[in-house]
Amino acid sequence: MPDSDIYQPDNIFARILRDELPAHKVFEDEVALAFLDVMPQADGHTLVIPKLAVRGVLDMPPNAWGPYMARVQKVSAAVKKGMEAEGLSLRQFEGAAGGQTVFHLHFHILPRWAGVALRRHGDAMEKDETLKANAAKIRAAF
Ligand code: DGP
Repeated sequence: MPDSDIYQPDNIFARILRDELPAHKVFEDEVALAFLDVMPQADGHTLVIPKLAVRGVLDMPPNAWGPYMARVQKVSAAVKKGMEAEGLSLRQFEGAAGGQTVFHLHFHILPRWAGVALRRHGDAMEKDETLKANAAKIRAAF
């Protein structure tokens, strides 16, 4: 396996998991952590990461999917309710060529409203006060 395929413990999400960097967290248990994306493609754009140190879908142990996806589902329900969304898009980008920029497995949960287009992936930083307000709405919806 080339070095570039090895999990890097200093990636941004690993540092958020260790509380070395701040994040607007909406959910945490022994399996997963969910927090708002700082460059949201939609209001309330949330990321769910496993606590396991894995780069992407292909590195996740098969028996870890059930517990992790149960958290993705639970957080999705709270995002939809808290943001009063009409629907959701769930996305995952695998490898640099697949659009991945942070190499710790994560699913994007994107609230959707009919006729509202998504903003570009990883394009513009959101205001901290907006992230804070949306995180509060989602936390209140569990
Ligand atoms: P991906 O391309 O799937 O690896 O998406 C990474 C996402 O992470 C992207 O939408 C922007 C977001 N992001 C990048 N840096 C940070 C950060 O420091 N904090 C948070 N909360 N999100 C970040």
